[in-house]
Amino acid sequence: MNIKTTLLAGAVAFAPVAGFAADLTIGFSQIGSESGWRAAETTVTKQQAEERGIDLKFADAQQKQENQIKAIRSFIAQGVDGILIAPVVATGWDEVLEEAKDADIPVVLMDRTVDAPDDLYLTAVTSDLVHEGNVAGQWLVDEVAGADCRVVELQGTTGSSPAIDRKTGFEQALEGHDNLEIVRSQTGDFTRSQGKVVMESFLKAEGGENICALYAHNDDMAVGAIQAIKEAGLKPGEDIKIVSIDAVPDAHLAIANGEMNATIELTPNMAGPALDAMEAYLADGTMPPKWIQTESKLYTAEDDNKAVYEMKKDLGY
Ligand code: GZL
Repeated sequence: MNIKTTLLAGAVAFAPVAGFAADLTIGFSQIGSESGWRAAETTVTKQQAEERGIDLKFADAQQKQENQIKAIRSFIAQGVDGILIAPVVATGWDEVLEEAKDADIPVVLMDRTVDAPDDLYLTAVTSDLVHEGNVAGQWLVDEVAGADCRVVELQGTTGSSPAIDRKTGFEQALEGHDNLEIVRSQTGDFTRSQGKVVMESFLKAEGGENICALYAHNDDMAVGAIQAIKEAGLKPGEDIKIVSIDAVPDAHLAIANGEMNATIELTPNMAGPALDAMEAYLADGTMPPKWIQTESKLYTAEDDNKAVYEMKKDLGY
């Protein structure tokens, strides 16, 4: 039992204890390790907790929502002070979030959002996922400069907020540019292996010479697709333009090598803002905004990708 629970054991209702400084116990329900970016987020979250003297209870759901819900219920039973959740999909969270609220345990969402009333969580720390799709689409519009371009799309995990919003944003950017057409769109589940398999099916169905560009919802699927494009005897980044999201080290390497064209950076440090908000709330009831937005930055061949790769390669991706 952590010291906070002991302190509050006699309290009638949850009341933040002003100036409360004792160590906290925080549960973290992580989706899994489907991508390099996810691995980096886990690394950074553990580092952030350690630096703050937080006892982090980590649960890897291996991409399954039922495992996340089980972990969250276990955190509630343990009487943790707060819960971090990276929700694998957007729906199906109301009941377990209500249970956390009934237990007076604040919840902070990380890197993805949920379709649930926002009084069920303290805040969500995410990028603007629609904007990421906008930037990717606008880059391609500018890149092809009016030429006809048949586009294939590797979507993220079906039903996840990044897959939904990144698709929306990309399509918004292509509106009014009839020279660009999305001819194939399918989930690669944010993984390299599935990205390769689905890209192989696109190449077989369309013929590589008929595909002008790939939009991947994350770099891991793009890197898998690069392998498939090479095995089809085509030059990724030249015969097929590639724009993606995350800006993991391997994406910077691929751009430096001319095998990829653009990626939009997603910070793996969602835990910093998340734990700041959680600690402030637990200390004195400070209410954060319902959305804490992280920045997005476009990288192209014009950037020094080798230098960025060197800076990122040891960050836990
Ligand atoms: C987006 C995040 C996505 C990453 C992928 O915020 O949820 O999940 O873009 C990861 O790499 O799988």
